[in-house]
Amino acid sequence: MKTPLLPASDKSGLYHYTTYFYHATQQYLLSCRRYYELQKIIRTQTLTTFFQPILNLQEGSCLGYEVLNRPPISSLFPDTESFYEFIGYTDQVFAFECFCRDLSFKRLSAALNEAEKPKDTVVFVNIHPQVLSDSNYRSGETIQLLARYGLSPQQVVFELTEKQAVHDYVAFERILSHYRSQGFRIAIDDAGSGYNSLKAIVSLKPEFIKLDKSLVRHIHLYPNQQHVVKLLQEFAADSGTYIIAEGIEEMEEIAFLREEGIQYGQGYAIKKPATELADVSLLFS
Ligand SMILES: [Ca+2]
Repeated sequence: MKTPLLPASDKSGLYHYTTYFYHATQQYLLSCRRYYELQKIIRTQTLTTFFQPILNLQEGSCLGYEVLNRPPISSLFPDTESFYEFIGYTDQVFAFECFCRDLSFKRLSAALNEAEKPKDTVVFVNIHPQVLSDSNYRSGETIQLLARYGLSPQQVVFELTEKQAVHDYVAFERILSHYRSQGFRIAIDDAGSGYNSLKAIVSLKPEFIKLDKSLVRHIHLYPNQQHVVKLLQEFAADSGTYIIAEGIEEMEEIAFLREEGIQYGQGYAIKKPATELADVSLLFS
């Protein structure tokens, strides 16, 4: 009788190891292809820049626009979320954020000219706290960049999301004071979607609080969401901050938010993001 090369149990171990090795290799190759694609997108500037208007819900006028940069959809990045999630795992966060900032101002300047809008139109730019903390960024580099495009710090609001954690709020508040002294303003994005956003609101004293869409969706139907929004609205009124409700998709939501005295809103029910600076106004009866 022949002796088997490996006991049965070892054969199974070898099979599992081979399967694991195969999948790990596939994952690694996918990451390499995505990384290469990311660098290609930066090099060729193939992000598309969209502008979504923010409406004054009380007066029906346009406050300004949020700038949104979206990648080309491909099998490597089937949606915008997977693209930004991947960047978070790479060493390219800082390089990409700087690239996005430059691209946003360049495209905004072109869009303002195209739409014949006032040069001082307010613009909301998503930015990573790490970028604001960087010494090059602080030493006037952003102001020089803005000046190149005929823009000014007074029209720029930096949106900080709680997903990009700030660890030392005291130190970061000092950094923000520096930007404020130059004329920039701050918004806390996705407010109410987690503990950190509340901490950021209290510690960083933003000029704008952007209510997360999970609080806004169907707000006219859900008392729990209404309570949270009322609390934030009271806090905003006491601290001289304005609230922007994000992700508004229904006219009933607009009606409720107006009734509550929420100043600003953004979402598909008002206007979808577009590559041009669309006019927006709502007539309230
Ligand atoms: Ca945002």
